[in-house]
Amino acid sequence: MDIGSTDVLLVIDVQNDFCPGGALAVAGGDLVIQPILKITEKFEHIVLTQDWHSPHHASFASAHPGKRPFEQIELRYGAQTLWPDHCVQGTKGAEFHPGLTIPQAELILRKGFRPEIDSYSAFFENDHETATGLAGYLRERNLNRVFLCGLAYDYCVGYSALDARRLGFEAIIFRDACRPIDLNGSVATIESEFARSGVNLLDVREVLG
Ligand code: VGL
Ligand code: ZN
Repeated sequence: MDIGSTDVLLVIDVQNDFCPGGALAVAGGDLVIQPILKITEKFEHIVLTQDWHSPHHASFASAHPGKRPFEQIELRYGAQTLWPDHCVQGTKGAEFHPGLTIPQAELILRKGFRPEIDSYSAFFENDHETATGLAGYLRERNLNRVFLCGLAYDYCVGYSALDARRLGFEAIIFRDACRPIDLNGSVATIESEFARSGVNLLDVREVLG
């Protein structure tokens, strides 16, 4: 597959807290870095996202007395999985993994900074109506095909891809440049949504040629 000047690579949340040793470590999270660095060579336009929570964020189990990480609760906008404290603004855990050397990235988009709303998707927060501004940015720059990679496959990567489709962008995930959290069937659930919405999966080697 050829990559061109209206394509953009979204590198989702490759941050210390999602890598081994981090607060919400994804198994093999750091293993996405080498394939990501290879594909960045093919892209003229790259956007990084950064999960960026206020302290005591509503998605943290610690903010809800008696609740534990990975339980679900109802927030104003619906069901919310509770997580260990992670990616707190200005902390080491919120920094990009030091191996993720992509100085040519054109935008760093931070999300999840509103204390009362989580944001899995890079386009909309979990209320599905508060926009991050990314759609407007991509449209103004005439970037209409979105390729995704990073962490976690079944949360932030997956929800970003689904929202991209909803907004009329093509969405293609580099499956082998992602790793899942895999919580209560989350991989099967998101993959059935991919099939319904036309999110495509690709291996890195298919663009390296
Ligand atoms: C993520 C859970 C909580 C992700 C972020 O980046 O996939 N998952 N916050
Ligand atoms: Zn988060």
